[in-house]
Amino acid sequence: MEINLDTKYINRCFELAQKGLGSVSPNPLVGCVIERDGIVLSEGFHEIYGGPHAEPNAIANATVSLEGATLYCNLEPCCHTNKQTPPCVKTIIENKIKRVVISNLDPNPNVSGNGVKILRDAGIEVDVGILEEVGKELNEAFFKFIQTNKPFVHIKLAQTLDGKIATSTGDSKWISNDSARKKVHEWRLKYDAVLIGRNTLSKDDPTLNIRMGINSKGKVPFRIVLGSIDKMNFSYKLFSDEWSHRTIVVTTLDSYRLATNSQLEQIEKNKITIIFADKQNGSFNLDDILLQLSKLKITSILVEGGKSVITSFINQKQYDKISFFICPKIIGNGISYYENDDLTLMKDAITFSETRVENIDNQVVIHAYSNKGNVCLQD
Ligand code: AOF
Ligand code: ZN
Repeated sequence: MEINLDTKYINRCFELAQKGLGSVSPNPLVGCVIERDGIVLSEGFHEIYGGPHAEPNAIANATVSLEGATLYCNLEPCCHTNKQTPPCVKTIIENKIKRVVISNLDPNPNVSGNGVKILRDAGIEVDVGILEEVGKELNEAFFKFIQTNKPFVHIKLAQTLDGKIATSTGDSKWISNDSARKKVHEWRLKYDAVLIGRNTLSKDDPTLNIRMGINSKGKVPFRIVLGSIDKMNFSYKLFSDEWSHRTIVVTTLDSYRLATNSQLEQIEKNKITIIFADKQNGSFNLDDILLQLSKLKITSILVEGGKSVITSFINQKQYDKISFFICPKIIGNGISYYENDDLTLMKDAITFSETRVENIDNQVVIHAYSNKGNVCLQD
């Protein structure tokens, strides 16, 4: 009985936590429910980066004394003081909460088990690990970023049943249907940045903002383009629309030196950020790029590029998750998303773990995690 109630209220914490999507990064998504004798006394969630955490919000929303109540929270309450908000454990203890139930320990090295210890030392019963895997997936970007200081990388691709992302002429509009594309717009709310290469930029002239009926909450993700800046046309939307200050170009110093005065003026006028990176064997050094992006507080990236970008991320093992949208169409000759002439033996195949299959309006979606060791897990 107790376990079922714990699961129910932790699930509610996950629901509440997601109300912070698009507003709390680089902080985690956290929800909180306070209950006593089967009655929910109050709820809250972490609403905005720099604002109060989920637990003080839930405590502030209560209209009765919380003495003897149980506090549910999907993340371990924080205990550190070298930060923007006061430690949640103090508020919990002051409000005479009797029991605390959490899903995940906070991998933030300033917390990582100390929050639980302080609560237990104060005589509060603490249960950890309810729906732990669900909690880990909800905050997978935060967990990876706080542990490695590198953004979580999620590649999405739409392919035909015969494994192609475009016809032989490069036509790709559309392989997936509206429902699948809407899912990607939902993800753009969740991710700090969306990344493409120069080919996609010139072929699609995309906006990479959040549309298709999704409430963007005014957010436009950082829009990252990899490629030679001197070969980029600055009339593209990413460089000229009202969010051009959210556009980041990753290029080589050599290419920047070849840029024309008019290109440089556009960069300055439209407040476009430039990041310099080296190329090895024709591919950007992604490890270095991810580190540079982390300094801009980009904790998560949705890769929406084509063959050359996807191939680089796979070959350099710089991705955490790939979502393959498999669409019920066959087009014969066409463009694949991955090419590797050196991979000749099955034993060298790129493999994945923790695959999950979903059906989105007749599109089969396989979500698969990189097999390099699951970086998004906190243990
Ligand atoms: C909680 N509840 O709702 C959240 C927590 O800079 P601050 O004060 O916002 O602290 C950020 C850190 O607090 C963040 O890195 C993570 O470890 C924790 N987030 N903790 O008890 C919450 N959002
Ligand atoms: Zn806190």
